[in-house]
Amino acid sequence: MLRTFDEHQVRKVESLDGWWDFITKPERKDRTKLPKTYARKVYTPMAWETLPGLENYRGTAWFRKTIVGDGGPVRLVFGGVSHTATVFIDKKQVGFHYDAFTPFEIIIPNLKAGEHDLVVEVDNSFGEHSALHTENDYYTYGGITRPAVLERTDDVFISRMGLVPVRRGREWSLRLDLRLHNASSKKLRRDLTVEVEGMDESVHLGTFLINAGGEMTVSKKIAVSDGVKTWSSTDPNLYYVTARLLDEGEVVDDLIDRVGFRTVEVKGQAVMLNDKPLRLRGYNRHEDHPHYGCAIPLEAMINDLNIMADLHCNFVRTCHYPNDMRFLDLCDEMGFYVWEESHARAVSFDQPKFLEQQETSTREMIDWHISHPSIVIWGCMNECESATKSGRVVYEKILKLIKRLDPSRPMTFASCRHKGDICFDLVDIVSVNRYDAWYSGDLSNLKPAWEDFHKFLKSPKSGAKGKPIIMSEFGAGAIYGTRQPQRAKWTEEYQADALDVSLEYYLHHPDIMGACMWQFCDVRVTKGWFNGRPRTMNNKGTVDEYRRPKLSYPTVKQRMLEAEEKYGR
Ligand code: ADA
Repeated sequence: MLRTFDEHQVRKVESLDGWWDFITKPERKDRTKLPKTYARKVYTPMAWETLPGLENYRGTAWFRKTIVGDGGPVRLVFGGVSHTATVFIDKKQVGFHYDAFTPFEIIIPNLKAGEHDLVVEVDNSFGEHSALHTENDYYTYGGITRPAVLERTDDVFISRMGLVPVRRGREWSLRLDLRLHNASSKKLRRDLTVEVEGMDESVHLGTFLINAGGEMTVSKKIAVSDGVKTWSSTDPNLYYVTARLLDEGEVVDDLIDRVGFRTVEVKGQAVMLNDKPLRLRGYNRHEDHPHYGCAIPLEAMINDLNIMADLHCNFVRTCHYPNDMRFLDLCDEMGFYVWEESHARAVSFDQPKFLEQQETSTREMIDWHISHPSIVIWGCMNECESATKSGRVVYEKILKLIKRLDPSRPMTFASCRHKGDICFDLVDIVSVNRYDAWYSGDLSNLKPAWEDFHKFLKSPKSGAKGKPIIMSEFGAGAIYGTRQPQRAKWTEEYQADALDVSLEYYLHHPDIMGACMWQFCDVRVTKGWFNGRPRTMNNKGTVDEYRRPKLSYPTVKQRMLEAEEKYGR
């Protein structure tokens, strides 16, 4: 399912995960728009690169399965299709979505009774059509890579519910933004109620008349009873919130989500969670695994977070794209702070589709993920063009969009432009990627290089003066199993030394409130990237792609434990 909990008690939901007919373009013998025959069956969620013989396939493939209509409305929700999905029912196109990393929904107002052909055409090719998925230092897989569901809804249903906790003094309230969709051809009236777990009985939000085929957003703020338990990494208290639609007193639709009562604010150089300064420490984590590609199952996500917990992390950055909703649910449940960012890694602003695709990724990220208490920072456009006036125009546009869609969280982007960056004044938190112990110099270089750059950040002209600072990336490569007494670069010894020096410095620097290592595990990159990375992998993980710990693991654990003992989790 799409989440780690049931989103509905009334609305009927069927999983679309499981066996689908599958065929790639080279395997097809027909010339019709959609395949007449298929080559095999595959089990979704899946990345086709995990199929023997398709490890390097980049192109188009088709997934097909039979669905059953009952004459009423049907809503399909895909958690993620990598990277472009064109969806057909009985050969008629009913949906399209670009970008592997955000969910999308398709509403069929009336799916006739009987069997229907559901076909998803998936494309993971690169080119003019794709500004965000490009040759890059991570791999763009192909497939229906996250869970999908088919819902049988009432004529009117709740398609989204945004939950934002609000605090005034010791008083908590809850802001709700509910989107109601009328799939029928007539104007319909519904009552809307909301119930917060453990609070007083459900609250009647009003009676609403929704136009035929239309949508309406209901925004309300409700008080919640005293004694609410707040959410934090040490006490990740969550409350279920159930919204219901009633027709003449009968519950005809519902939507369940969860809220964690916490506020996140920037105060001077601190980021405050419920009035306590945060010190973030953890990893950049790509959704990547040799057995699953980016279609990582829940158990493997839990395993990754258990490893991070063992390393005394309290923070994870979803480099460089929105993550699977189940991963965010786990962070809510296990108490990890999350920096989630819209999809972009050092891509060109001049690409014709860039702005449209970046705005969509940003909108969808916030639209689908706003309720997760674990997300404490919104990010965007990692290492893009923040050193030119034209680039600044784009940063201004996207950062303003983030602030407008959700003013309740601080925002940032990870810069690699160093003293050339002219966008630090646009963000709430200044985040910098530095590899002073890897790409430029050696271990002795790290501290002087930072002190020199820090002097610039403290100058008024930088736009960064007086703001919180996150060291959003730092680290060193190590090929798993490569060990040498001389501790040269690429050995596990060198990586352990580099992370030791970096963590000892960044975790305790008075002006750095976040230290985010690059990166959690080794990940696949596109062929030829960076003049051909060893093994066509980015090898800076503390664990390798199979999550086998490298020599740096105990070093990281010790340094992170020291920080946890000093600053708390
Ligand atoms: C950059 C980039 C990361 C990764 C890293 C590296 O900072 O943001 O995605 O490519 O460099 O390993 O070089």
